[in-house]
Amino acid sequence: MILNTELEYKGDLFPATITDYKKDVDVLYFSTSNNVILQLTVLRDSVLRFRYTTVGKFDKDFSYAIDQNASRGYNHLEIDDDKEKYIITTSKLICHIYKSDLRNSILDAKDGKIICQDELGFHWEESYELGGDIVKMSKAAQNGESYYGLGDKPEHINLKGRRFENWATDSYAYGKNTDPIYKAIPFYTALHNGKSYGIFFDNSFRTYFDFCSERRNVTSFWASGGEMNYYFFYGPKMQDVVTSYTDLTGTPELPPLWALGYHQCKWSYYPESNVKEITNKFRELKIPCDAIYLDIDYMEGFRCFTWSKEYFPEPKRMVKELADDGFKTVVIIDPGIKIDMEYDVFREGLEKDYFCKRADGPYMKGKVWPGECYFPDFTRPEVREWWAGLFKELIEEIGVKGVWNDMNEPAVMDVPGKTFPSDVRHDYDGNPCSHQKAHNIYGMQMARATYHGLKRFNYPKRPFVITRSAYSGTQRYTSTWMGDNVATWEHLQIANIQAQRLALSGFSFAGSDIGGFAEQPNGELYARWIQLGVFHPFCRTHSSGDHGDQEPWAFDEEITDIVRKFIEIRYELLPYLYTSFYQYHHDNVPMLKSLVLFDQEDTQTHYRTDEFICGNQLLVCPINEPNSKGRRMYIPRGEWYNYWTKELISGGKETWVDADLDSMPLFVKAGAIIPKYPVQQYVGEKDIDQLTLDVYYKNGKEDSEIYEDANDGYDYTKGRYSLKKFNLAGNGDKLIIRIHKRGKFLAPYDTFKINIHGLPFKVKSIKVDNEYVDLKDVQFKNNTLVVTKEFTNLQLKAD
Ligand code: MIG
Repeated sequence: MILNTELEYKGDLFPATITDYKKDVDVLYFSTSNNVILQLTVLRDSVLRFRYTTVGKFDKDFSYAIDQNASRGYNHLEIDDDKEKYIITTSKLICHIYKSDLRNSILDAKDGKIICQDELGFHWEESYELGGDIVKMSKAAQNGESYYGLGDKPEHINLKGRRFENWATDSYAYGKNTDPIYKAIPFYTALHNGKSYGIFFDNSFRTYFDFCSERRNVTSFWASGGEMNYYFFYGPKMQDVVTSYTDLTGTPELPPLWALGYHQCKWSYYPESNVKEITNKFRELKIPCDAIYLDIDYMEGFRCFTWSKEYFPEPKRMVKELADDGFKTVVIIDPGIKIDMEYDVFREGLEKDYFCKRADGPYMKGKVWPGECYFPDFTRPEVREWWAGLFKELIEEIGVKGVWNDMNEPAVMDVPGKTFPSDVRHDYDGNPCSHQKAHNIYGMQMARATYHGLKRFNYPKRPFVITRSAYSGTQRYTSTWMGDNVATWEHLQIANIQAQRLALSGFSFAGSDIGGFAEQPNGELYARWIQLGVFHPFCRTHSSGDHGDQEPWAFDEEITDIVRKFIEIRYELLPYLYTSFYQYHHDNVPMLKSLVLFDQEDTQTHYRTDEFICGNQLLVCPINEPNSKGRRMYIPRGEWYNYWTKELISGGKETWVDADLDSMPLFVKAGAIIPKYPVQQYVGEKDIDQLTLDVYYKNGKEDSEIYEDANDGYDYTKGRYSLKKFNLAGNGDKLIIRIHKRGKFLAPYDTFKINIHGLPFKVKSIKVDNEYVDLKDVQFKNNTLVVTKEFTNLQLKAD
């Protein structure tokens, strides 16, 4: 293992003088006298790719992370040189490549100030043990620089002063400083002097990041093999850095709306009568729920794609009955295929030679739940195709709506390192390699194959997949959860940080096991966790089951009522959450925003961990401690309404917020227009015959969006969606709302019910689309009114 980049080096090698320069449209090549080549691609004015070889020749360019539809193209590109350097200028950046040693500096094209600069820059060490190079990069840290990102790290939101490793690892009951855990997302953003940039080190080997931990003034990253291959994104807004990275690695299609509902899970609900007992109880207690999960015990001896005859004798009937009651069934599928000649999936995989092999030929054998297993090589296109096909019966025939991919780090029980040994071979889509290189993308390729299976057999409905392991880009195929957390207050805080961090790392569709997987929460902890969880894009209670029950009613009635209240709030907010998902899908905007991402210019936000913005306009802060009557929190700059009291408060300061157990700190940005559905027990239970708009008056302007479509299916890709942009403007005695609409979708309802909060004047006249209307005609009362959904201009005045 590599412990240090510089201090314990075994013999670092460096690029020598540049001897040759070549340009091929937007790709520049700089070659040195010792066979190093830097391939610099100008992807966009603010996005550069740096790729190095030390042997005078590049391998085939291949990455699982990059989205084929990523934007490419710049407005301006100019290349000059002077005595000491090449100078590459775009409309956003100036990049200097030094002739003497290939180091680079990147400057802001507007003010000429340094954004990011090589310290030692690219260097490498020959790996005698594994072959190839240990590739290294070091950058000079700037004054007051902060760092964010890296996927699922359960650490402080600001990564400064810490070192991390990326190696997907099954981490039962991990803790605050456990590293690495399940995912490998080698992307971070940095912030200094009010400006943000990002780096994505697209290398699937074991990678390391050091943020001023080894040396105070240096940030470095390195890998135990592969290429030094990284992307540089410039903001200066961190939001733009994050959207650029997300654009490059892709976003998911829209999920079915039910997937944004509440999900209930446990290891395990079985037999069928137990599943029904649970789902019936939800309906009886009127706690909304859209999905019920079956963990490994639904299978026959843990054989994937089978059903236990004893526990689930008639899966098709059961799944249908659940569906009739509004429950979507989600089942677990692991990568390990039981070695059993009587088991057709195994036999077929064996016959077709689809299982991973050790370097010298034997199959990769490992023990998981079913006992000894072989494992499909999901890095082969034909294996992924086969795997996708295996879902036919489960999805098309039985009616399962979602699949849960677990253990795909891959996790193995009886092998040292708890994963495949490093000699295991993978196809890597025609780039054969060892497990060193394929380990971090194995889970991703499994989820990808699963996604394609669901998409095919669930058509014309949308698929739903959830994965535990992931690499950059996995978000294109699936949602994710944070793995085996623990029922402690500390883990509630970790869940909050992980969800924010994943969103900033391009992976918004994520949530924790609400209440904790290991151990047992008390009612108070569970209630506080639900309060946080309903504001996460993925919202599911899950527990290991051997520590007691963890359903909303498992504690006492007070807790049940609180849990219902917050799940109901989530169901009311579904159109808001869905709009936020659309903005993620379409505009690459993260669904959750850490305060630093929301307002980077306010230095108060740089080390804030608990407060975050859900969507664009809800400020959420969980209660992280027992026996709380409230807490202190930071309110970001601007004006905010307390969600409960509608009291208006000015931000830019820390303040105490009351929050008894049935409440939590929750604020709405002044000027926001929040769409709401009625409470439903599951998505589609009710016909939506009116959409509620909660309007929060602002003295000034604020924009909001509402995205709608059929909530499932693919019509939205053919223009049948509706995107409404609302511009709100208030000025003391007048409030104007304008709407611009795009798309061909016709909402099922005819009217909006508009509730105006914080209106500072008494309404005397109302104009809809520039015509005065009778207050009675719009049922005006207590600052609520009903108007046609077609309106494009609404004016309320004090005279
Ligand atoms: O070795 O399928 O993280 O969510 O319930 C444990 C049983 C395997 C780990 C997952 C957890 C799941 C459990 N699994």
